[in-house]
Amino acid sequence: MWPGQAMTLKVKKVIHHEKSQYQDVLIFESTDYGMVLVLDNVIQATERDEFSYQEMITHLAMNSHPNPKKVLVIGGGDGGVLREVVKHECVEEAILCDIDEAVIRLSKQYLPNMAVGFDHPKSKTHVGDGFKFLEEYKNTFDVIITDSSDPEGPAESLFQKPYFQLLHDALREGGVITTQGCTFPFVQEYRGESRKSRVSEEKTRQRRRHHYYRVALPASSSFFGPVLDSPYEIPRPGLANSIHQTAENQWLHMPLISKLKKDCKEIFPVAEYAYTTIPTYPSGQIGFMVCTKDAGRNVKEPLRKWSAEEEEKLCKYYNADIHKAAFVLPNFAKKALE
Ligand code: SPD
Repeated sequence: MWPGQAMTLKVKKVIHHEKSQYQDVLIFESTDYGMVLVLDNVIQATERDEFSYQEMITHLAMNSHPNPKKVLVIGGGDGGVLREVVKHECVEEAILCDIDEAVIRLSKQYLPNMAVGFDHPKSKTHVGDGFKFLEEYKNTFDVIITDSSDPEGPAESLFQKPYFQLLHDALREGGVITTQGCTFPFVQEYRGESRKSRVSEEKTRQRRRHHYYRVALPASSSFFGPVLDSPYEIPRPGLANSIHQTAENQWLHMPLISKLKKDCKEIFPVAEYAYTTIPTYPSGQIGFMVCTKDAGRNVKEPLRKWSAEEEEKLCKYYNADIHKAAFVLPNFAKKALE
């Protein structure tokens, strides 16, 4: 998903490795980043930097709502987002729905500082398909946070446009969502088979070969912002609506983020892109879509704030200033989103 680059962490000890019903689950102890959770070969969380992602995906949404009482987390089986949600005293109920019991079980065993979220009296856990779960709820939640893995494997359906419509419909008036800033525009053709069954690496590779051309962009190309001469993959003509690509990062996926924002705006009256820094995600960054049903809401300013003392006690990354700063983009990204 990130052509020509990779992230390497030095392994001290492999703690656990299994093929769950849905994906490859690896937990290892690293020399410098503490325990690391890896799903289908992609780093999901390390003890050293997970707080950046978990705090930002959570509090950008929670503090953009005047009084979030009922909150849903789709995915997030390590428990870190749940841990952040229940820091808000106004929350009455926080439900987490993750498809893979193995992630929850192993996080409880090996990642207790994240899994602590499961122990809170307001937390409830449901193991199941987030897409199906949402179909059961209309006008129910104040905030929904989609903390998924990337869109190859069990999280695939969570990046498709119908999913965003379900999110919209499951929200109460004035509700807010955040999602990892991945894209759905290339997956509008629903692929039910892979949502339920495990997508093998070979199948994924075959699909990618079938659906993509591998191209090198000319040095003059501004299509990918400052990323020049990168080998990249573009959808083959006629197949562009049936394959997905991640769009988590301004350095790697700007055109896709731009399309994502546009498509979100077709569903939500307010849809903004924010990002955080995190060393163990590709290019040290990950983006979020923050959307609300309230056309008059400015999600770029926190509606609710903790005091400076509370902020310091509760969070290691998030504060009211960084909430605002997260929406401030460099010129190349700003231009692409305009
Ligand atoms: N490219 C990796 C994106 C991972 C996003 N989900 C992380 C789960 C942490 N709760």
